[in-house]
Amino acid sequence: MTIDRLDARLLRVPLTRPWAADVTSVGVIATHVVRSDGAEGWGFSWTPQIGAEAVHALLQHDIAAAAVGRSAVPGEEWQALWEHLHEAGGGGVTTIALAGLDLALWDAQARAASSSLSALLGRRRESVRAYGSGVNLHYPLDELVAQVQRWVAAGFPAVKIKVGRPSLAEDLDRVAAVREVLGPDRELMVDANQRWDLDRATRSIDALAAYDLAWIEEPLRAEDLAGHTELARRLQASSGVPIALGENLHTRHRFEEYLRAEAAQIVQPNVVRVGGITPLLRIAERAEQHGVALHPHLLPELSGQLALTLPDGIAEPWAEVVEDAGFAELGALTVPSPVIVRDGRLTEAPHLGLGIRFV
Ligand code: SMN
Ligand code: MG
Repeated sequence: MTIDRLDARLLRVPLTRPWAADVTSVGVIATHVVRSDGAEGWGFSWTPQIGAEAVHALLQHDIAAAAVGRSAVPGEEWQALWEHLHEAGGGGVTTIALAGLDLALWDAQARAASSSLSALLGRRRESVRAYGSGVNLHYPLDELVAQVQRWVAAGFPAVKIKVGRPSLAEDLDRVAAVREVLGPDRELMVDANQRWDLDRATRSIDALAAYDLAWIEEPLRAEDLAGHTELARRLQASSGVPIALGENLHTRHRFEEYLRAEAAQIVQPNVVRVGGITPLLRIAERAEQHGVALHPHLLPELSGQLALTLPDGIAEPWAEVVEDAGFAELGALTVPSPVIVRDGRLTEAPHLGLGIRFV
């Protein structure tokens, strides 16, 4: 059974709540495969701001040309195709593009078996906890507080906000105001989106830790393994706030480096950026072996389904639900969302395959 055809089309999905002045839409590259046995699968790739056209071109040209005629069994040709693309980069647009094929092949496999993706992979839990998240560094304090109040009213047991304002005093004011809304029992995560250097991160986290942080996400540039290793050492000797990262690591090799160095206590692979479901499952195996938590980054319509299948030995995953950013909420799907988020938990709605079809 081989791949007969691969098609990709590019769409821009407008955001109802912009992520920054210049991030008002996200790029989706919808993919479609046809197998030699006639089965079809639909997947996608995704990149909010940078590279959607490049990803589309890689899929239409290099990946389609190399994939047609190869095995359509999900995962079987992943490594060979990654090696084929490698001269354009071991990770980044190449892995983001490869996800478009990988997801479509998993969709076809599950559909051909009249199964959902999670049933095909082996569902380990019926629901996972979900947290409210927002790309809100640019929100004035009153809007940030109102957003957190909406998450509390919706029943989320945890929320994540952005930090990394120009001054630490501003970050402290914002985190204090959010903790006030949350009370002592809900969890609070903060995300610096790689904005700090080592000393700024150390000072900021030591001060912000007074508000009881469940994790600090991406304190430094994702490339800076040595910096994270040192920061983790410092935090473990002071506040104990765990470091979470991974949305900007693109290969299992990079995750391996962070795991071995104990530079992150929580890993957050993005299923698209690492190249699809195939590599995400391998990263999850390694996280389990290292005793590190794995909370898949974003894309809850797919990440949430995968979270239901993650190994038992791993801490209960969190699904990340960014306000007004779900593909179904944005009107980008022709089908209802394959997942349901209610009272701070994510479950699946009945569907075949990935259950994701773009307009
Ligand atoms: C994030 C990254 C990319 C798009 C939206 C949000 C953010 C998060 O870093 O972790 O939610
Ligand atoms: Mg983040």
